Amino acid sequence: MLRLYRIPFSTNVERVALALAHKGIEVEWVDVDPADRTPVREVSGQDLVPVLVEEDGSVTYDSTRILARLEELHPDPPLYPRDPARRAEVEVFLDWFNRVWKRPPNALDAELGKAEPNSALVTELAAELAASRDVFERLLAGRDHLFGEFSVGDCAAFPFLRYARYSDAEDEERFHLILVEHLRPLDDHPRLAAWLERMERRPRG
Ligand SMILES: N[C@@H](CCC(=O)N[C@@H](CS)C(=O)NCC(=O)O)C(=O)O
Repeated sequence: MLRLYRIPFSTNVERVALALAHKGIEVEWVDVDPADRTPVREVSGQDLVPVLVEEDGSVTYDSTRILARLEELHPDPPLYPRDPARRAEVEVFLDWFNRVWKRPPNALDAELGKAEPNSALVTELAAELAASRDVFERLLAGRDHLFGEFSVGDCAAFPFLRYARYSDAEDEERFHLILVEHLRPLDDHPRLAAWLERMERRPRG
């Protein structure tokens, strides 16, 4: 059986959990204490979750790489479009999401962790994060998921965008509180709100 290492409230773990449920893959979850990453470091040589360990001992870390590996191991039902051009479009989105969309909230997290945050920079990053809602609203015009059919694009984006509508009382992680503060409200983004509700109802592995 596949083994997956996780910590509570992890966005990147939820990406994989959504994909597992879609594919009907059962895994053995290994719950790690967020304050002690020793088991994660021992198995993968780095501290971050999720980490996937296969039956033969091969190890994959980084949620985007794990999603691609799950597709290789269990192609049906697909998580990536079968058409190569449409698959490339979704892969461009994954790269944009990971490297462009995530930058403002990560930079805000770093700035707000400083003793004296630069307030002009905070305002600029917050505005960029809030404006990103418009992209998703347009991606959802006339369709139920970001690229038409449910795909890896939805798995990758939802765990972050969900804070526009959902949050957990015990989750005090600053990164998540930043998303709550700057992605709400959704009054002007009804398609994004409906997609979040649709995605929240999906099962997790
Ligand atoms: N690029 C990695 C990032 C993984 C990552 O940042 N994981 C977070 C949980 S969502 C983590 O382990 N953070 C360390 C911590 O919270 O101490 C991925 O996509 O999996």
